Amino acid sequence: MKAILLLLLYSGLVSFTAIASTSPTCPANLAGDCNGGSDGWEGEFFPEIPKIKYEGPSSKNPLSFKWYNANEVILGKKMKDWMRFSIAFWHTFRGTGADPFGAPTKFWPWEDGSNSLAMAKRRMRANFEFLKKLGVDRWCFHDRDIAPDGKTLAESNANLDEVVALAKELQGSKIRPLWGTAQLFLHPRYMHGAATSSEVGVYAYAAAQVKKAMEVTHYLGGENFVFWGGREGYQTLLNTDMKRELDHLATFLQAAVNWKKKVGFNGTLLIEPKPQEPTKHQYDWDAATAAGFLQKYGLSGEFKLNIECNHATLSGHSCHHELETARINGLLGNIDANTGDPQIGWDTDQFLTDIGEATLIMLSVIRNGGLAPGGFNFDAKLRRESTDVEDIFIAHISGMDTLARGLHNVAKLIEDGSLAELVRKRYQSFDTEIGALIEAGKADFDLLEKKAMEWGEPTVASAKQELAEMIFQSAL
Ligand code: XLS
Ligand code: NI
Ligand code: NI
Repeated sequence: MKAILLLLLYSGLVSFTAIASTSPTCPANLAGDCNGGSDGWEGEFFPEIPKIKYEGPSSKNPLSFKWYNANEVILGKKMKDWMRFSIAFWHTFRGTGADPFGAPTKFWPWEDGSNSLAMAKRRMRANFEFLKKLGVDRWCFHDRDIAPDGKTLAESNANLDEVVALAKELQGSKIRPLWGTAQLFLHPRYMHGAATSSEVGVYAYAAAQVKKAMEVTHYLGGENFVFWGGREGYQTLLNTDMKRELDHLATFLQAAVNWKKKVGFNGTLLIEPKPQEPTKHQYDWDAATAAGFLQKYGLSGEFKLNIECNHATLSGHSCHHELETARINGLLGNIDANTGDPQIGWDTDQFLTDIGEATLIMLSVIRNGGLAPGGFNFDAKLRRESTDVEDIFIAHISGMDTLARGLHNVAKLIEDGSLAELVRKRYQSFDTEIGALIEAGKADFDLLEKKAMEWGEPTVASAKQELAEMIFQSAL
């Protein structure tokens, strides 16, 4: 027995060394021998990282899933179909760790620090290796994250076409953009806004950028297109014609709807609310504000919302509140999965690791029947101090596992049924003849006054908040 084991071990070693000597690791490292400096790079960007597998909750391996088991069926659907995870190109491949007080801290081995076209293509290859190793089939991008700005709009478009052609090839048959978007906030021309700029030339430029970004998203088989109005807002109302700016935003979005139909793009258009940062006041403040705006301008049937958890807390709401507001208005289209920090007052875009929070999020997702054709986009970045290549994987694995735990917990809550029962009981006084009349809008004040006189002082039951919290907690 021992001899056989030894033999197996020995032959294993032999074949391992054979593989190692015939196919030397060819890391996509700028300093490495394999680097031809060309954009046609085919080496490995993450040679130390294997394909990430599900190993179950008892695994201690940081490069494995403990809870996210893509093909496991929960509540009638595979986990991967509930989640529809996506990675955010801008954080994962353009995030440098720089902050307003400090220089970049991340120097990935494949980066030459330039914004060249060759570098853009190299990064795109890294993106797809990352997606495949992580087992994620979706990615999100801004036009200017993936390809450099040119000297003219035509040159920028040509750069974008070149990188997009490579992305299309690398996507293969499985990977698609969850969404694309136009970056309408970084360039100085957008300092007064894009669709809400005081300059008509900027409005036109932004329109041209959205037109092109929507075309390439469509070409890549993208399922949604996002509008985050980072600079659509104001710094002071003293110099701002708010009505005119909002009217312009609406005409811009209507033109985007028309363009979408013209090019035959069937994806969902999504507005991503955020209350402030970088402006003092952003027009798409929160889900309710965006819903009201869409309704006022007759755009309701054309847009849904992309709710970002960190934006929710910046607007003074919980993520759950924003998700439920979107959901009950038929507007929940996508989630930018991240979280803020209770002590830092800005958009820290951290990976979500709070299981209670993840459970609340999944409650909304399940009530919504899922998010498709939207999904969960990890609009989240590594901390400035996290500088190892493996940290990129660990962060995403942890975020995916956290949401998977949320899904398991919701399944437990639904199976248990007592939380739903508590809510049902709370409103049961409306499950009566008079309640039905009220809910049908058929109870006028005369009738209600008559009832109030007849019934006398109403009895008012306990809200059972602590019990609701206890039930919720027991599922975590
Ligand atoms: C910034 C936003 C941005 C959008 C895409 O706060 O979250 O990243 O998701 O433009
Ligand atoms: Ni976002
Ligand atoms: Ni954000």
